[in-house]
Amino acid sequence: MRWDPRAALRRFSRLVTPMELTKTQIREYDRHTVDSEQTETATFGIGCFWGPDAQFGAVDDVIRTRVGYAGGTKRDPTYHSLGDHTEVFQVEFNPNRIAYHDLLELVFESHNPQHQTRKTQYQNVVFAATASQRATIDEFLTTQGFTADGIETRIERLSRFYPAEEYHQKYKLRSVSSFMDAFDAAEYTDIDLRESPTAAKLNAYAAGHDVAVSEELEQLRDPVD
Ligand code: MHO
Repeated sequence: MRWDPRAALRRFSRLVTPMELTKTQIREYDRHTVDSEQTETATFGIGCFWGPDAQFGAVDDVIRTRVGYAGGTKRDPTYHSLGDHTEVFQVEFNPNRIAYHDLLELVFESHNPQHQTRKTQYQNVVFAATASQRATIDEFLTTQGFTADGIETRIERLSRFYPAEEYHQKYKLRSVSSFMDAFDAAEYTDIDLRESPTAAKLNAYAAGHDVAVSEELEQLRDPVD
């Protein structure tokens, strides 16, 4: 992504006055969010997955995010043995509040569909998990004056998503030790952190994105912890 001076300034001011976070806030925020039976999942690749994990986590009504590998044939890929897979991110969103189409728009604003990276690891790819997602993709491309075959971005059916190693999940959040201390105090495992709606928002926050979460978290603060 391009250098954004306002985001850099926000990052700096957060270093000086970090948001305080307690285990109660984490647990309560996560307990009150939409559960996974009510969400829809979208999968995209637009380069190194750390950045979009944070960028899309900031979007209102995106509930959970995770990063992983998809698009190839190698079984059980790992970061250091990726085979023909690509770094991808998943967003679980509330379909009553935001449409798959809105996420597609953001994905196409965030990469150049006329250009493809040679390295499979970082290629731009849009995965359709369902026939309905595929129909939305085709319709979206048409309105943009594109066709699936006429752009460099790969448009594929999602066959399997392999979650990446835990140290890649919520990568930006992991560098903020005060946040990580709070997740430890809440007794979150690595998988809990990966699947945590609070973590998705704070990962975005840690990367300098605007997130409408601080006020909500403030209301969940328990004065005794
Ligand atoms: N150039 C980045 C890529 C990481 S991303 C998870 C780095 O190694 O720092 O592919």
